[in-house]
Amino acid sequence: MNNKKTIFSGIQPSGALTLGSYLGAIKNWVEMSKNYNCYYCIVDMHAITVRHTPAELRRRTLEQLAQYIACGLDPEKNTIFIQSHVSAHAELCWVLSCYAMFGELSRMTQFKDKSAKNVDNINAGLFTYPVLMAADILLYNADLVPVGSDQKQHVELARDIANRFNGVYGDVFTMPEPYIPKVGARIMSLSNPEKKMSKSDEDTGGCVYLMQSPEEIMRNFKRAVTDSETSIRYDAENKPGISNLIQIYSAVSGKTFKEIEEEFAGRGYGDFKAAVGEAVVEMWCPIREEAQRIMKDKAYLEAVYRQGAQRAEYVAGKTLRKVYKKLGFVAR
Ligand code: AQP
Repeated sequence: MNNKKTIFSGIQPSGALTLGSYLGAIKNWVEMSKNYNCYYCIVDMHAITVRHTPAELRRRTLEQLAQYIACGLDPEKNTIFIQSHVSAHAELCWVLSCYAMFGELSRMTQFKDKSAKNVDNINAGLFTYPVLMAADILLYNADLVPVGSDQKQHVELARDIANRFNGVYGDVFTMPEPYIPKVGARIMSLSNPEKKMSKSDEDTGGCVYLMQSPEEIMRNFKRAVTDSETSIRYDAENKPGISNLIQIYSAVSGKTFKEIEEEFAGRGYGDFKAAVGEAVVEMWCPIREEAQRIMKDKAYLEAVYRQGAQRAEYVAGKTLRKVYKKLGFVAR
């Protein structure tokens, strides 16, 4: 074992990966994989809290795996796996649900948002989603959890649950910290910059997807909602559309907001939208081609997820056995 700190993070295959998934999560995962022990998961069990099509879930799970690898996550150096392949996630989730409070789960913003969107299917899984996420994180003794700002509340809840459990049984769980990128933590929809860019959004014009063609990406950027002014400056409150584009351009190019404002001083919104679109296309072109190539190699993908599950299971199993022992369950 090395002295590196551990990271856990996951994305649910509830839709095609977007610029939000990439800038809020995957781009940082790639950076962090150089210095940490990383567990990167495809959290398929989280994806069934809303009604889904089984064949699509299966296809998306494998596509997401290919995309993780194409984005630069090396399956030899990182543990990349599918959540439902490691049964400890569901088992620890049950234990932790006995240490999670109804009141705190009711306060989760994502639960409120998702139940408002799915009024005819407010199931218990939607409510206990953050408990499963706590199990995901705590099974691997993660020190850091790289997430977009929308998931910060869930990581904080995982800490509260871990703290409560440790308070009764001693130091069982490592206390995880959220790691939120400075730029790209909350990418907004291009068609409604008041709303987060989400892969399950029905308004696909507001999203930019990793696997879209350059033409489609450019079209969505060109249609991005802005404002009636003409100046390109960052002001999230009064100019959410332009500020979102500045944030995207900054995350992609590494330039500061000030540098971007200077670069585009006196130029029109049309020019700026095209420049942001081109930067995204350029960043993603090689990734898209590589993902398409990997997707065709089913045997390779199978070998990757099998190896990932085996490695993950080893660590998760150890944590689960410790938890069961502390709880007083008779060992098998
Ligand atoms: N728009 C975003 N900006 C920044 N980060 C984002 N993330 C998602 N959208 C944005 C980050 O990506 C990771 C994976 O998220 P997830 O798929 O597990 O859940 P989510 O946050 O619910 O993502 P979506 O796209 O909104 O999915 P649906 O539509 O299914 O609910 C997380 O780290 C998240 O912060």
